[in-house]
Amino acid sequence: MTANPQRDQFYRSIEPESLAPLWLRLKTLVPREPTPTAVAHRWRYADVRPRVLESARHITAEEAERRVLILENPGLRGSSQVTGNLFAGLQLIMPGETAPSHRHTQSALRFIVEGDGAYTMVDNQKVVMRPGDLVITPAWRWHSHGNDTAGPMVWLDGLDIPLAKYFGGTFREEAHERATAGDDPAPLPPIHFPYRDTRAALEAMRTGGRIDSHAGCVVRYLDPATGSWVMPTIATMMRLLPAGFTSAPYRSSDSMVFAVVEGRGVIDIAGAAFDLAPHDVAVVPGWLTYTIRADDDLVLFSYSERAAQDKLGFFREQRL
Ligand code: 1HN
Repeated sequence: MTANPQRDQFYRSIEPESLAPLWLRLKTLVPREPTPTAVAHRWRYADVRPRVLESARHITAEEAERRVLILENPGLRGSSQVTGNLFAGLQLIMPGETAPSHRHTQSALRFIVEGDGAYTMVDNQKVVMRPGDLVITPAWRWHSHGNDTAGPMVWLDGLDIPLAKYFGGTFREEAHERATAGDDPAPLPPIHFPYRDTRAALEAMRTGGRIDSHAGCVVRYLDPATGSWVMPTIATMMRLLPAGFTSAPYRSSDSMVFAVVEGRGVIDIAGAAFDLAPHDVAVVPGWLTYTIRADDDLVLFSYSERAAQDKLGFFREQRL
């Protein structure tokens, strides 16, 4: 270890007393900058889709409760995490299936990938889902899913599961455990953001020349009642990068999960290039510099823990 046997003896002697010297750990505990263990990664939808569909041959949505293939970051194996703070998965619901009602303290988003017209129930509100739509399940609201259509439906689930765990706020309840049937839920914030509206807002930005050099045209999903992000922990955005545009290098403290809606391009994350095609999911760990090149008009949905970082005073960004 060190060239100081008395010190080493001191360290060994205090360890059984559940004591440890901070000075050996300070620089790792409080690094100069974020040191994510998650890595940059891209899941090609062309590869993942057959696996998602295959899962329906092995289990029903009913039995699984939620038939989801977790997008697990290769740097965080076994953690069920896509980044240091968030969960991602692809959920499949086949024609005629239902996923039973439950609720949990974690906030959830669904970003619709394929299929048309399956629904999710949030408390008493039914939301019919179409590709590119964003649907929110706020914390502790009952929710179930169903598919009355003729085709499979797939969406990206984003949840703040790791954050709920760090904060000691992890609770779940299932419909059959429900105490009283008739409790009157509080009004819901906006929970459905149809793609048609989001796409039109992006197009208006492009037409108006409001194109940010580091991001392209960007809209944020906000709750009009508060003017803040629609979920307390997770920030959601949609961006359009016009064909031929390359974003200037940028980094931020939040870890980004991108889902391609339309178009093709390339994301370069700290020197590693990943091509992007519709429905691919790419992850940028916090504080890694990235650029995005659009080969066609490229539309990207994203979510990150920025909403929590903003509130806690942790958020930083750098336009390079
Ligand atoms: C969940 O409840 C859903 O309600 C999706 O669709 C994904 C991942 C982990 C834990 C709960 C859903 C989930 C989940």
